[in-house]
Amino acid sequence: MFLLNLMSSPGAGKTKTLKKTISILKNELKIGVMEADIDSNVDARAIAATGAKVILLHTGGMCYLDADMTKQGLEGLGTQNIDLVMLENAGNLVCPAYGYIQKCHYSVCAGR
Ligand SMILES: Nc1nc2c(ncn2[C@@H]2O[C@H](COP(=O)(O)OP(=O)(O)O)[C@@H](O)[C@H]2O)c(=O)[nH]1
Ligand SMILES: [Mg+2]
Repeated sequence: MFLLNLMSSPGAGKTKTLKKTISILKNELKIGVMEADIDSNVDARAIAATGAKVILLHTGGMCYLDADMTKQGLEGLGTQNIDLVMLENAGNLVCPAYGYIQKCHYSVCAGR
């Protein structure tokens, strides 16, 4: 099982990239998606419509999943029959920059 973590600012194209990737690979790989969302379920519903297995994880205000939440998501998704797990993380621009500079300095899409 391979886990791909997507993190960028809102509107950068994570969900669109996931949908396209699923449409290309769904006949070759069993795909699961973890949707980390601060509050809504819009992206999770969009991914569910592709036929991929999806689990929605509300972050409760956090900008992205921590290790424990990621573990819970993987357990909820169930990885035994999945080849590729893609995690759509929340974007760091949702949160104030001051607390996240060190964690997110590699986030090119968010301009940091
Ligand atoms: N023109 C164009 N629009 C895009 C591209 N990627 C995403 N979008 C649009 O940007 C908006 C936000 O994309 P979305 O995938 O929801 O971003 P996310 O917030 O990172 O998940 C949607 O209306 C997409 O259709 C792209 O490569 N080109
Ligand atoms: Mg999205």
